Amino acid sequence: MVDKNTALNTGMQDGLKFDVAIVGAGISGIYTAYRLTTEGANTGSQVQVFDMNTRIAGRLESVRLPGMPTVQGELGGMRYLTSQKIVTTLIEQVFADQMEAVEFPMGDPADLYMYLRKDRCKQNAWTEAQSRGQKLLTRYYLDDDDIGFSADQLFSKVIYDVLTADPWFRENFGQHVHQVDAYTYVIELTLRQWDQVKPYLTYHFEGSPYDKRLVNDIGFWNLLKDQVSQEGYTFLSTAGGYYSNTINWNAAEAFPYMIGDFSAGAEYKTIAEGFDSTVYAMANDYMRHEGACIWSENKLLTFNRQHPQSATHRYELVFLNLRSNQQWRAYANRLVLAMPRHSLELLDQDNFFFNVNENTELNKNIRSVIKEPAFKILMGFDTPWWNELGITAGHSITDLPMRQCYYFGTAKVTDHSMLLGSYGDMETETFWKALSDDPVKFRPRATRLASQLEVEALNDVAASDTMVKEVVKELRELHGVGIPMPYVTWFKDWGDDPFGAGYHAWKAGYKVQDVMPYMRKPMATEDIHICGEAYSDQQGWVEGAFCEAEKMLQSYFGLPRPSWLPADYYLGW
Ligand code: LYS
Repeated sequence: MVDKNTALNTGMQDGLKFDVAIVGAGISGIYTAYRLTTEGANTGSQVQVFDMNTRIAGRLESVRLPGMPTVQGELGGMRYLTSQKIVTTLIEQVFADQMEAVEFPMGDPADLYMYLRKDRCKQNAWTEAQSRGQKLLTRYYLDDDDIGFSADQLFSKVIYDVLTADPWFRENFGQHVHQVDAYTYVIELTLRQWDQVKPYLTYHFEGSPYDKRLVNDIGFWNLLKDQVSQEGYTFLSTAGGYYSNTINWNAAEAFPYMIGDFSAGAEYKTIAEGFDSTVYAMANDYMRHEGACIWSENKLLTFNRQHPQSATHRYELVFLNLRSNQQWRAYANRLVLAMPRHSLELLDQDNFFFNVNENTELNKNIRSVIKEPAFKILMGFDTPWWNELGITAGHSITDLPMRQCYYFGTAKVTDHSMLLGSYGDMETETFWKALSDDPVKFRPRATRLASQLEVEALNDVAASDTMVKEVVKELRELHGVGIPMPYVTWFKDWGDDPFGAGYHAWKAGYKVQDVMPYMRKPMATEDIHICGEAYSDQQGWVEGAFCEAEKMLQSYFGLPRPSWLPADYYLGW
């Protein structure tokens, strides 16, 4: 089992000098520190990590609720795809002795609910109707030729139609797409092939406002509305579970995102001891090196080029030590900003690097991604009430502001159980924000397995009382049955500072194949690098963060490709 008590240094050392400063101790920052020391030739003292938080792992945060010590809860990232080879290999090979990869069960669509426009059905209702030769009617006024399609099927149909309408695509990649039957479209392009398609794919629909435009320059909402009407768009947006997936982001990027990488037979997995184990394992490995240090609760304010130590060190970093509220300075030659868009925007925007008048292009490219707010509410229940509905795992989906709930698990020795009561993004975040800001917290209660002391220890992170009542009300409506109150809750809004978003999405019109490498080294003359999930091509996945850090390490830190990574695995632009 991985040791999550990684030593953090909350102190400061004014005048500290070293080579590489990594700011941000999430996936990409800790991976960079791990690779530079364990596989590169750097000593720990030459590579220093900084983070303003009290803990590491960024947007991965695995927690346990009192009363169910064996059930893992995830407030942030919760799963990976086995087609994602860096994360998979690290977990299942490199650190296999420290963590156990387990299935992330998605349950049976025949048991799980879809509750849209006050209409409740099972998630297999569409395919069930199709097998009887019928079309499932919903409360959406769909175009005639879209009626009867499930959201997944309709997404594939739209993508198939747009791909095959482009003569260039048909000629070069036509053999990779097939219509199997009236509802089934198969699109089998690898991520490498998608990268050959995305910049050139053209929209060919005469009479459309978007005719002959690059799909890369069209918003996904714009495109979906054009294909399936605004009503069809609303169906796709709500039934898909994530509003973020159908916002008006880059349609070319959205295509492979919605299809998934079919070539590798992808399946969801997670880690028994919590998804954040990946970060702790790498951090502990880095910490074995002489002089290694993770400076937590230290907030980077700015960095300068002109300073007293410039003869030996290029950059002066100014930190605010949050415990003492004192500023201190450190000196480094290379700087890795392993942070998402909002965190970058919280740094001093007037220094030589961010200054918009000097560096217009960087400023523009930082804004090339949309910040997608997202939140999660974990709830502990005395019993898994969903078992009585025949549900064991997976998620139900609704257009109510709670959007999705995941049935996370039941403790082995007890019958307490955990529900990811609400997992919402985009506009739903503002619905909950007004409630989460309410100072009256939900009052947890002791159970036969969790003491009052234990449940009250979570008071700081508990959801507000009205919020819990609202979630339970929506859970009742979604499931159509009475549901007991939870005994404990844990709320996390990733839209809060410093993250500013749960995940990110490329804007339409940006040349993603240029911006991605640009961010890894925005200025030819400066050894400053930006990496992480935000500017990756697998946004909302840890693999995106890994791939950007890995390409940065190979291009600018002279590291060879890791020996443990399959030689043919494609890292993207
Ligand atoms: N990877 C995330 C999940 O599995 C979804 C991110 C959606 C981003 N638009 O829940």
